[in-house]
Order: sequence, then structure tokens, then C-alpha cells
Amino acid sequence: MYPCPVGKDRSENAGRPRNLRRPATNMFHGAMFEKVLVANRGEIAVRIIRALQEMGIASVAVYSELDRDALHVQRADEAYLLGGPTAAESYLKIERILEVCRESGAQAVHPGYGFLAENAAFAKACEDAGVTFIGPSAAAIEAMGSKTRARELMKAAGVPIVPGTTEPVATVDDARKVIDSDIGYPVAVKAAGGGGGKGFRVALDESKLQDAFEGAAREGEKFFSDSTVYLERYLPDPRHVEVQVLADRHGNVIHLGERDCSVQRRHQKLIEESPAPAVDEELRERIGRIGVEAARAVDYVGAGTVEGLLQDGEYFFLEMNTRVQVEHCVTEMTTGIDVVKEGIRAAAGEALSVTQDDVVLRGHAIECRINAEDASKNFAPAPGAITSYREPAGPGVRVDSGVLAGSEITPMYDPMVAKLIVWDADREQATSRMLRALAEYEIGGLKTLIPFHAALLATEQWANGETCRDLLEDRDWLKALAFPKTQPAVADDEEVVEHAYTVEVSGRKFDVKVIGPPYGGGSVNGSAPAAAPKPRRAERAGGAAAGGGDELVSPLQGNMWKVLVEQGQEVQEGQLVCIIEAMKMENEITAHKAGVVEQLAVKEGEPIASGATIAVIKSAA
Ligand code: MV4
Repeated sequence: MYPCPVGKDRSENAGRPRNLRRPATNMFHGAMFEKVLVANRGEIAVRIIRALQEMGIASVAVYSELDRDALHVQRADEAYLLGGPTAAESYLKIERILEVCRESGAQAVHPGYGFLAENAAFAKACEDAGVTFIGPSAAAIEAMGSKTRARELMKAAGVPIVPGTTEPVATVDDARKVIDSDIGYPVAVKAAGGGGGKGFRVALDESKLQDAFEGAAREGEKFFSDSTVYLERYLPDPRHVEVQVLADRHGNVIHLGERDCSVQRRHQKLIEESPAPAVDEELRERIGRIGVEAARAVDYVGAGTVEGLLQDGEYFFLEMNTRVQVEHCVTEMTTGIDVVKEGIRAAAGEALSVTQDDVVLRGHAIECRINAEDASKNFAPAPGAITSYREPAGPGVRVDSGVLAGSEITPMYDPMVAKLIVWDADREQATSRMLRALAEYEIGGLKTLIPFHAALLATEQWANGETCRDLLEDRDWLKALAFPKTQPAVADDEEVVEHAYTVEVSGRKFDVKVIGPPYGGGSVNGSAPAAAPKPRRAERAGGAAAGGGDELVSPLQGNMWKVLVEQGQEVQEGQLVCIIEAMKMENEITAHKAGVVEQLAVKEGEPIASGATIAVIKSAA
């Protein structure tokens, strides 16, 4: 297909039928983009490229050295190397991305989610460079990025917020005073620069306040260079319910109904669905109005999400995500509206293609995030190579993925391999369909959350529409999801195979072949097949913990953030040993077996390489 650009003549878009029900505006309708750069990787980059292709817009992919072969590079019309393997050297390099815009002639940038998606400085740099940022203004990103400012704005707009402070709280003493007079315990201490649960601590009573306050401040400083915190009443058992909004530059703001994302672990969403089981028609309208008002308050443009907590029929604004989200797909399934395309249209100055009255919700959609993680080992990242790959299909099934057979899930980026989304007439049937699709999904050589999802969706708790928090914290339930042991690595007589790569020079791609050792791994969904290829590296085969015997090895490269055991200490299998920070994520590393920590090879604050020994754990004699 490449390097043949598919950029279309402007005249082709000029004749596009517009929604005649919309009141006419005399505002300027910018012509649709001819070429758009996608500043992301993985499934979301592929998702955006698909939308561009359907709209007749040429796509420009960018990639890191690790992603030369990636699906998003193959699917785009052009592709440019950004730089080295780390995000800082590639997907976060603002100057280089804008340079590629100039080189390729891309008129707009779609940031996807993560990386530069909610980076106001990037949105501003795009504006300054004359490149359209597909998303809201830098001012809207900034306003919603500060959680205290967002709360203040929402309060002023009449949007209900979780009771607490809208001002930063400077000291523990100040916190104690305002808790005693206004908020009460338990209290949530949150980092003002945070979001998505980063820098979020709970103090059940006054004795825990100092720890919670300092913990949230430290995490805020670490991840957002901002140690300011604020306080919220801690709701004991809420549901996470969010609403999808769309806005254009003509003053149209609509919502597409809600999603329930209550099944999450360590603030990572695992399953999302729409409609929310606990939301009725009246509440849906109320939540929808809240979403629209929140978006209006910051002159929002594009696709965005207003997140909130639902407790006992009361709904509170939590934060707004000023980007397209991972879980936008469930809304696309129930509304039939393409959230990504609407965002692109809005950025180009076109009106939304639908009005609020056009939005009709139908049936039920569920999304399972298929992460390369081992649920039985505390959801430890389990990077590795995909040796074989077969996606489910059939009625009502959608797979958004960025991988192919031979792809490698590197510890360098997010461990999400794919999203499996299903639609059916109601929740019960959608659940059956998801279970069927999960059973069809074959991912060889990699441990993923497929068995976890299959187990969870088969529970009574899920059937009852519960949040399943008890299951996610149930060590025994999770441990039962352990993968069968993979076959031990056999050294020597390393097999040599040929790999085909695509390389890029000035936006043109060339195929080259590299002769080398085969990819590692060798199991379908973690269960070892009879003729498993030899794992390339021992630690890959075992995921987070199996360095072979006593050694606990790091599954990823990062920084040792916390070490929770001491040399000589006795540990249980599955006990938290340390937390490694990588790509702004905290990764819990747990003991791969019970025993005594004989050696502890790590220190807090120091970098750690993938495959490096964390500890040596000797079983009690
Ligand atoms: C809360 C909360 C209780 N009280 N805030 C924040 C980020 C998002 N990942 C979940 N967050 C929460 N914020 C207050 N004031 C509880 C959570 C929460 C949660 C909420 C609904 C469903 C599942 C949850 C899992 C963990 C934390």
C-alpha cells in the first residue's frame, strides 16, 4: 500500500452531506485535513489510522526504534522514526514530532491517549507551529489538568463535586482543621496534579492522616512535579461512572451516555461496559447533563470524558479526561457513533455529524483489556513475544489491537496487547458473547489477562452487576488463575531464523531481512503446547518472577521506587517485595515463592534493568 499517499482533493470533502437538522451557523467551516500525523503507537494509533483511512485522509505514523515492525507503522501511509526506544526519546519528543509534521506536510496531529495526549505544552507548541492539535485547547487541558482548578470550575458551573476542598491544602495541620470542621473521616488525600488515581491516599482516621498526606504529596511531586494536595470525603463503595462527551467549535456539546469502569486494580481499568448496570434513564440524563455542563465550562472541543463517582444514587464529578479514552469503543458499540472521527471533524472546524436527539442507545457493550500481565502474580507485567496469534471474530465482536504474530510486548511501554469488545442485546447476552470470544482468542507465548477475564465474567458478582472489588483483592481467587509452568529453557543449539523488518528512510519504507535467534515464549494463553519453541530468555518464559529457582528477577526496566522486605526476612509466595516505577506506572513485584530473602540486590531510587536480580529467596529447609 505504501509509500503511496491517499491524500484526497479538498473538493471531495466539500460535497460531504451535512446534517440538515442542525441550525445553520455562519461560522467558517475549515476544509478537512488531507494528512494527519498520529503521535502514538499500539492499538490506539491503529484505531486512528483506520478512521483517517475511512475519511480519505492520509496518515503519518511515527515510531521508536523498538517499533520499526509495529502494526501502526505498517498500516500508515508514511512512517518516520522518532528516536530511541524510551518514550522520552521518541513518543514524547515534541520538537521531533513537529519536525516530522513539517517534513511530511501533516496539517494536524492526533495524540491518542497517554504520551502527549493531555500535555498542554504540546497542544500549545502545535498551535504555535500552525499544526492543528486534534483535541481541546491548551487552556482546557490545563484547566482540567489541575484537579483543584477543575473542582473550582465545576463548582462554579453548578456541577456536583465530591465534598472536600477546591483549594490546595498546604500542611497536615491545615488538613486536620478542615477535616474536623467540614469533611470528616475517612478522607481521600489527592495530588492536585494527579488523576487516574496517581497520588491518591486514604486516611481512615486521624492517626493515618500524616502518612496519607505525605504519601500523596510525594507521589504528586514525583509524577507531576507538583506536591500540592487537596482533600475529598472518601466514599466507601462507589462505582466509577463516566460520560462520553463530544463538542465542536460551533457550540454544539452532546453526550453519548455513560460507561461503568468499576472493575479496576491499582487504578488501572480492566473491564468497562455501557450502559452502566446501576444507572437508569433519569440518572443517565442527569449524568449526561453534568458531562455537557463540565465540557461547556472549559469551551471543550473534540472527544472527552467526564469521570465521576456514583454512590447511593448520588453522582459526583471526579475529573475530566481531555482526550479519547481506551474505553471509547463500548460507547461506539451502543451508539453507532464513531468517537474518533467526530473528534477529527471537530478539530477541522466541522460541526458534529449528530445532534443530542440523534443519539440512541441500543443493547449492551463490554470491553476487556487484554494486558500482558499475570493476574495470579499481583498483575505483574509479563512482557514477551507473541509466537502465534488468532483473534476472535463472529457476530458482535470487535478487537482493537496493535499486534501481530511475532510482535513483542516490550517492558518499555504499556502492557496492553489489545482490547476485546463485544455487543449484544442485553448485559447477560453480552457476557455470554464475551466468554465465547475470550475462549476463541489465541495469544501464543504470552501470559495475558484472558483467563482472568474469563473467570471474572463467570462469577455471580459480575452477573449481579457488582463492582467485584472483593474478587480483585482475593489472593486465593487470583492465585487460582496461575498459568501452568512453561517448559524450562534448553541452552545451546540455538535455532536461527530469518526476521523480515521494514525500515524507513525519509518516510519511505524498505523491507530488509535479519538472520538471528527466534522470538521467545511458546504457549497459547499461557498453557504450554506440545512443541513449544524455546524461550529466548529464561525470565521471559516465567513472567515476573521465575528467574529459575531462587532468583526473583525484574520483568521490566525502571526505577526501584520502594523495597518492602529486608534481607533475612521470611516471605510468603505472592507477598509484595518491591515496587518498580516504569513509564509513570507503579509495578508491584511479588515473591515468586515462599522462603527467606537471602540476598537483596536492590536499593530504593536506583535504576533496575529488565532481567536483573531483585532478590534470592531460599525455601525453608
Ligand atoms: C475516590 C474513591 C473514593 N472516594 N475518591 C480515583 C481514580 C479512580 N481510578 C478511582 N478513584 C477513586 N476515587 C473518593 N473521594 C474511590 C476511588 C476508587 C474506585 C472508585 C470506583 C470504583 C472502583 C474504584 C477503585 C479504586 C478507587
